[in-house]
Amino acid sequence: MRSELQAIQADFDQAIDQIQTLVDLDALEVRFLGRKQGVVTELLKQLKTLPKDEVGPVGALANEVKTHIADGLAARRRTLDNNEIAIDVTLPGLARPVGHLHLMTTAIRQISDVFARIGFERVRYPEVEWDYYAFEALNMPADHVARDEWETFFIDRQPIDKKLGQRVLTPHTSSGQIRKMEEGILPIKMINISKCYRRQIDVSHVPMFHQFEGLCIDRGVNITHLKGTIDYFVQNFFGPERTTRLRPYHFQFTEPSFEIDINCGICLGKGCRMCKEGWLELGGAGMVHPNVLKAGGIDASVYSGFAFGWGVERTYLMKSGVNIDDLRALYKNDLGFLQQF
Ligand code: FA5
Repeated sequence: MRSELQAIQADFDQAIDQIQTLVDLDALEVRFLGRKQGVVTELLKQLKTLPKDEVGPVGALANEVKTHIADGLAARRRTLDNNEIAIDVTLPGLARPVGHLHLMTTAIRQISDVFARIGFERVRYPEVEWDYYAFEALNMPADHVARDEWETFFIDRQPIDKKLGQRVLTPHTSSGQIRKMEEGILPIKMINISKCYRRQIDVSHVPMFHQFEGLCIDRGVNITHLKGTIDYFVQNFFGPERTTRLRPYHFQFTEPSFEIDINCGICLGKGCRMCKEGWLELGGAGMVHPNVLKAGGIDASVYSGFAFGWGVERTYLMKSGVNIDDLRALYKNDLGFLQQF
């Protein structure tokens, strides 16, 4: 036991020289003198197993070692205390890395804010959606060719419900139109902003993107209300000098249907090198088809409405002037890219 005590002391002398912080010093104290499993404490417990005449001298040696260790710890603590107090508290602190909102979160907030000012209520509906809400109730029967344009992700191979069909990842926010109508509260003024999914990936398409969909249904709603709402949005979102034009188009769930163009921010519609013709495409819109109103339980002879649905990514990139030539960059989680904004 004598030699063990000497080894412990040698061990301690070596360890104490390496200690540079108070935290490490505390750990060393626990290791040697800790009341539960400190090496000295453990050894002292064995004293009683020694022959009687050995207990006295070995006990004395053990106490010496213990005192030596305690003194060593105390001396080191004094040096470290002094060093730590010597820290200059007037030096500037270390800056913590601070994150910021993703570009698309900012875009969604700005879009909701503009529409909130003219009474559009922000809503969200399921992203795992029934075929019925995504297509069928939007006037696109099962084999309709128009469905092909949506390049859908299917959850079920076959329909699993007679009315609702199979589940899909919603390919557009228009699925929220019928869900909103089914709530049975009129008039409707909603802005549905949500993730959408399509089997597409290239420089201008990502498989997960966002759309914002406006729907307004009341008595006497006509195309001038659509135009007024859209102009209010573009003037507040892009700038007071911006305006829109409606270009005839086709969607199965609106009649008539339009593509909405916005005048170019550089030439304001005259035509320039950037835009060629003076106008840039924003997205689709139209007057809600009577069949859609009917599917939503609304009397089309009394009520009418307009709807529009645009991509958040493309709309925001047009505003910010951020020159991103590949939409996929938004979702690569590349901090070097995201931190620029
Ligand atoms: C629609 O999805 C219609 N539901 C829009 C609509 C709503 C029309 C209400 C009439 C009334 P479209 O498939 O064109 O339409 O998509 C609308 C916008 O979503 C596009 O202009 C584009 O900005 C965006 N978008 C579509 N697919 C992708 C994609 N894969 N990646 C990024 N943005 C996309």
